Amino acid sequence: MLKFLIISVLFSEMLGDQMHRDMNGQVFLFPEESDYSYVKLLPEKNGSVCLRYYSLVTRDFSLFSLATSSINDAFVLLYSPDDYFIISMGNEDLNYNLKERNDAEWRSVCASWDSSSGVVELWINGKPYPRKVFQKGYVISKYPSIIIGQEQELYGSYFNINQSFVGEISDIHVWDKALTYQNIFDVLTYNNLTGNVINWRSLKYKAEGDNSVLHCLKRIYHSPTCNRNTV
Ligand SMILES: *[C@@H]1O[C@H](CO)[C@@H](O)[C@H](O)[C@H]1NC(C)=O
Ligand SMILES: *[C@@H]1O[C@H](CO)[C@@H](O)[C@H](O)[C@H]1NC(C)=O
Ligand SMILES: *[C@H]1O[C@H](CO)[C@@H](O)[C@H](O)[C@H]1NC(C)=O
Repeated sequence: MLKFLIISVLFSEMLGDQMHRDMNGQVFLFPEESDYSYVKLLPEKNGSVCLRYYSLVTRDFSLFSLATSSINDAFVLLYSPDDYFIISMGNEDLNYNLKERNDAEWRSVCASWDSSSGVVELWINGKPYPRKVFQKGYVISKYPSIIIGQEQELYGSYFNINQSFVGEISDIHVWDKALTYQNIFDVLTYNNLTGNVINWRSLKYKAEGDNSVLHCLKRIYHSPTCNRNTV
C-alpha cells in the first residue's frame, strides 16, 4: 500500500512538470470526462497536423486545439456525432460529413492546409476526402497554444467537459507547411516523417489533470474460441 502511494505521488508530480521525450510507441490516455485534464504541447515553431486516436465516445470531442492570443479557434480538429469532422481555422468552421461507422478502432487523421491556395486535405485512415478551399491567405499568428484533450474557448483555457477527449491519442506531428502526397504516404505507411513544429519523437509537453503515458497496445489477431489451444 505504501509503495503504491509513493509511486502515485511521484507520478502526479511528474505530470505537472514540463517533459521532453521520445514518445515512439506511447499514447496519451485520457481515462474520463473532465474540464481539467489536458496535455499542452510546446512547439519549437506553426499548417498541417497528423495524429492517431482511439475512442468510444460518440459526442463531440476535441482532437487538437491550437489557439492564438487573438483567435481561440486558430486551428482546431473536432469530431462530432453522426460522423462529422470539423476543421476550424480563424474561428470559421469547415464541416466534413463522413457517414462511416465509428467502430472501436484506431483512426489516423491528417489535415493539411495550404495558406496561399486555401486548399484543405483531410485524410482519415488513409482515405482522402474531397478537397475544399478554405481561409485562403489566412495566417496563423505566432506563439500558438496547442492543447490535446480539451478544446480551448480562450487562449490556453476555458475548457468544456462536453468536448473533452476520452480515449488514447498518439503520433501527433505538426508542420508549418502543407503536406505533399509523398509526405502523407510516409506518415501513414512508414510513420517516419516527423513534424517540425510538434514532433512526437521529441515531444515537449506539460500534462495537467488525469492523464497518463502508456505503451501502445498492439492488436492480437486470433480466432475467438472456447478452446484456447486451437487456432
Ligand atoms: C454538458 O452536457 C450536459 C448534458 O447535455 C449539460 O447538462 C451541461 O450543461 C453541458 N455542460 C457544458 C459546460 O456545456
Ligand atoms: C520513410 O521510409 C520509406 C521506406 O523506407 C522511404 O522510402 C522514405 O524516403 C522515408 N521517408 C522519410 C521522410 O524518411
Ligand atoms: C507560422 O506561419 C506564419 C505564416 O507562414 C509565419 O508568419 C509565422 O512566423 C509562423 N509562426 C511560427 C511560430 O513559426
